[in-house]
Amino acid sequence: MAEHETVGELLARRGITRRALLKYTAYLASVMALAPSASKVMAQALSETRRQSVIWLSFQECTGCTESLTRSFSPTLEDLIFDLISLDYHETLQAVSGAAAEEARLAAMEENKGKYVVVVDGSVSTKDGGVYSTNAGKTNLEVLKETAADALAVISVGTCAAFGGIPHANPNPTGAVAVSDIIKDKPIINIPGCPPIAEAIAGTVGYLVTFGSIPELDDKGRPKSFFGDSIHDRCYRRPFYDRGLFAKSFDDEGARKGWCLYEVGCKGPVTYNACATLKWNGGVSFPIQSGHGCLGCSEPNFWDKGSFYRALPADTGVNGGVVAGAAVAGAAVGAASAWMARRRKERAIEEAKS
Ligand code: FSX
Repeated sequence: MAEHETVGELLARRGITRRALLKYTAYLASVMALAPSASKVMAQALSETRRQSVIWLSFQECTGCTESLTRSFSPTLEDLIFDLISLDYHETLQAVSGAAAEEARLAAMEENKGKYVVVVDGSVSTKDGGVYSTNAGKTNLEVLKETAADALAVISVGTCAAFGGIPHANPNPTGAVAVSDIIKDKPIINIPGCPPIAEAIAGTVGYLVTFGSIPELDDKGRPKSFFGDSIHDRCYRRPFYDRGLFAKSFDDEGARKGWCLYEVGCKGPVTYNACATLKWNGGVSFPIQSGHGCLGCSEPNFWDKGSFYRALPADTGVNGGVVAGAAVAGAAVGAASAWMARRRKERAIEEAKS
């Protein structure tokens, strides 16, 4: 249920020190590529902010996205994210079930009308009215439309919600689509990846709660701070690419020497994500470091683009030239900009009154 205390009050009640909050905001500032000085401003803003009501909907997915977030490396950081928000509905994490769970969702919507954030993981079935994925007697399609109607913004977590993902792959038996194919009148932030990096989810939610605004997005609705560079741009094997040194198979001398995996199918040059910098499991490694090429899981239609083990076409613009486009983000980016402008205006009015 929604709570109305500030984040600062909640942290104090739990015995979490200002030092811990500053550590968190320093981390947030660093992963979002903000100036180090933003850390103190963020800590102050967070202390005074009321917890953001979040309704988390899970549709056609494998639960990898929730697993990624809840198994993030640092329990302290993970706990803090859950302290910043009032998670009013989440089918996997909530204790209640059945009618009580539905009542919790509806009550949160009513109490926080126009102010709550909807997080969606999973794609939306649309074929035959969406009957292939239902919950509590309603299709995912109905629940999404109903819940998003009075939301402040929507965050699509995972490639399924952002672009349709694996459920959308050919022959797409359920008519799976992305959230942005259904919701056209709300700001939408896409955090793709199958699954997405925990820090990208936590960082984006943290930014939204801290600043009350949407981070800068790319043309696919993804936060630029996490999706602004290709894997290739930041890959530690890049010097081998530049010198023309490629593994030709996974067991040749080049592979053993850690040369570039471009010729064995790596999709890093056309994939935008932070895997090469944030890495996984608390920065331990990422697929390319473990010897396997990038599958391109944070891009639209990654499953249907051909073999993961065939080299990209020779005419691929390696510095970001060719990225197959899915027309998902135009409306979302436009709505996000309008929302941010409205928030700025509201704040100016509030400041003028105080
Ligand atoms: Fe999809 Fe997420 Fe891949 Fe799985 O919720 S992005 S199949 S990791 O679980 O939606």
